Amino acid sequence: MSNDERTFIAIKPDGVARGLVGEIISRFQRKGYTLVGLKQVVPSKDLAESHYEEHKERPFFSGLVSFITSGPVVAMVWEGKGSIAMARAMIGATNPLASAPGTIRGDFGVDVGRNIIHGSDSADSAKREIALWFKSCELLTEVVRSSNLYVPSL
Ligand code: IDP
Repeated sequence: MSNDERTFIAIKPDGVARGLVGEIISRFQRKGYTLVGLKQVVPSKDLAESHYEEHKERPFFSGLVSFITSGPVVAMVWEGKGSIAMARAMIGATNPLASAPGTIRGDFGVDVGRNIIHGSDSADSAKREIALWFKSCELLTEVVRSSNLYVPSL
């Protein structure tokens, strides 16, 4: 399993509006993952539609796109061993009411349409979503680790 596996995580407008950004970043940091990309953006309709293109035939698609473009989203790339599957486990099930307490959705949400956070569901999705949301110059290219501590390279 590679130490440099990367996943795309986005705190949706509800999570930002509810002041959960610090709590969520803290959970990933405490787990031992490294933040290699971070920005706050109000996504364009094009970006939102591309991000959720696999759902374009679903009845909730237009509501989902309107919601995700309604305010600031905190877009992040997290790096570390097993980060894609572990982030999904830390996030919980799509429906917060089905998410175990201890997960982000299980601790902070009740509505499927306001489920706080997105995380890539596979290596292919992570690659696609990172490229969609970030330019390569916005990501740290080399992460130097020392016992899980991030030390900027000189
Ligand atoms: P995920 O975010 O847990 O990967 P997906 O099935 O990929 O879940 O759905 C993408 C997003 O679409 C969900 O996070 C949620 O915001 C929204 N969504 C999914 N199912 C429904 C629904 O039945 N009603 C409203 N929104 C939904």
